[in-house]
Amino acid sequence: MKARTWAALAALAVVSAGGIIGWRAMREDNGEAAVGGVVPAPLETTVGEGRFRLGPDTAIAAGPGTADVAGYLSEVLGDLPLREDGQITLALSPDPAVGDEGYQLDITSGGIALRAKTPAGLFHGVQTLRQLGRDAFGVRRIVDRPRFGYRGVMLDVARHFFPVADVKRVIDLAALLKLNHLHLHLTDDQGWRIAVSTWPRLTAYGAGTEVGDGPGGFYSQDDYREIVTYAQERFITVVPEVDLPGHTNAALASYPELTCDGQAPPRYTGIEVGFSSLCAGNEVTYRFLDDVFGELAKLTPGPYLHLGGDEAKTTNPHDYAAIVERAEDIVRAHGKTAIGWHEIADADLHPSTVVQFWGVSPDAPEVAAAAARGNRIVLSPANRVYLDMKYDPHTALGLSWAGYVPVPDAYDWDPGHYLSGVDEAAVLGVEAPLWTETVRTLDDVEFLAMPRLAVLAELGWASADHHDWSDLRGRLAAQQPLWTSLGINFYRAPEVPWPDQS
Ligand code: TNX
Repeated sequence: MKARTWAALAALAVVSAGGIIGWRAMREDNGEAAVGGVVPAPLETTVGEGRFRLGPDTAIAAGPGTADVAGYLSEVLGDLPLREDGQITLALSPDPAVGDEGYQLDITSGGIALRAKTPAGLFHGVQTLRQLGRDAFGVRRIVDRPRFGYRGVMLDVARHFFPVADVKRVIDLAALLKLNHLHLHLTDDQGWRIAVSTWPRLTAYGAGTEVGDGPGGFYSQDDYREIVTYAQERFITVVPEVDLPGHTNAALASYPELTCDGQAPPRYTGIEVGFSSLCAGNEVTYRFLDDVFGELAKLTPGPYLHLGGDEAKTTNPHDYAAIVERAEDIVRAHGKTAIGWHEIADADLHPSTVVQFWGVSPDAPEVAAAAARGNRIVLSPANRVYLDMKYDPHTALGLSWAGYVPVPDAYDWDPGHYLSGVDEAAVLGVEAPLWTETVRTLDDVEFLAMPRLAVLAELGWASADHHDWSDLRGRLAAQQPLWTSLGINFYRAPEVPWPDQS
């Protein structure tokens, strides 16, 4: 295998006689098409001449430790056989240049060699390969790694419930774009979506509603495990959220002892926010949170539990800080790292806690102060990455409180230099939330998410040097055949030159 690898590299050196050229140089030399239509943009691409074509005897050779990714690659390339002398080789090698999630991909006319330090890196390389072609792949070398370690998408399964199959589909979209976190907003005023064995009425009663008159629904713990496993197989970490102290009407309706006056409110199916609150002065509140986060911690292999913290408009500031601080302690006591929406920066946080910014202005002094105290920041500026904002006034779905977000605007910011007083080193990454007040079906989800989720992935993965809308629009357009073959209901953003509309 080693000999063949070196032969492949020699062939590549001949075709790119100018030596290893950088991505920019390559664009100048070869024009846009040479980029290969990969989103997010790889760090370095060197193109050569010729192609590798899949044929009747093409097979995959899986090196030690690569069997799972090889199986996945076989599936996405149309059931290629696995064979020791296969022309497509997968190998784990401790190459520090590509880090924990990067990979190196060498395509020559004789074969494809994909190597990475980790299976996650190989998996990301497979996503690049999927985007480069179906049965023919242009000769090139790609060396790639992400800019940020946290690249996420959030699905609100509380305002409208989405069954496990839909969540798996969102995981597949995320995987295609090299995202590595799926945040599930599991609880809100309109419904409680995760079974908690010690508080059964949360789902027996509190899950039976959603926005409008739909039936709601919830995940059993087995359903949740199935989602986690499916995500893990795609190197995606599930981040479960239990929103508190506001956004808790479904819990309060299910258990009157969680309210301050002992009166259970009716269940709620509207779309107002900020009217419900857990009761800071009740000890039972903390037993409840300990039980809920304890069960979630056991079900969740990833490091994070999200405790919400947004829009607690009826909780006074003292009570708010008290509940957030105790919830943070509870999460930590269960061995997890807390994340919360940026209002939690008003509380006295442990430096390990992650603060998720969802504002619309780069001036957020309380978030900058948290970053200065050591808290890492996940950026979800609503007027850039909220997938539930309408594209323009004609978009039938979505909201517009943060403005319209056409695709170029979603791209028009730099996560490393966005919040005043927050250095890139404090930025853990980016996440695009999809709130579902107006979103009922998987088609709705895909329409709002695509192509803006791809733009978010570009911001989270690609180097800041690659920031160039005129280039990204071409690479988004190049996704069309693949997205169409996958049946994705993407929005034909007018700013993107989709091939089927030119
Ligand atoms: C704000 S963003 C909310 C959600 C809504 C969303 C609608 C945030 C942390 N809270 O409760 O669903 O706006 O866009």
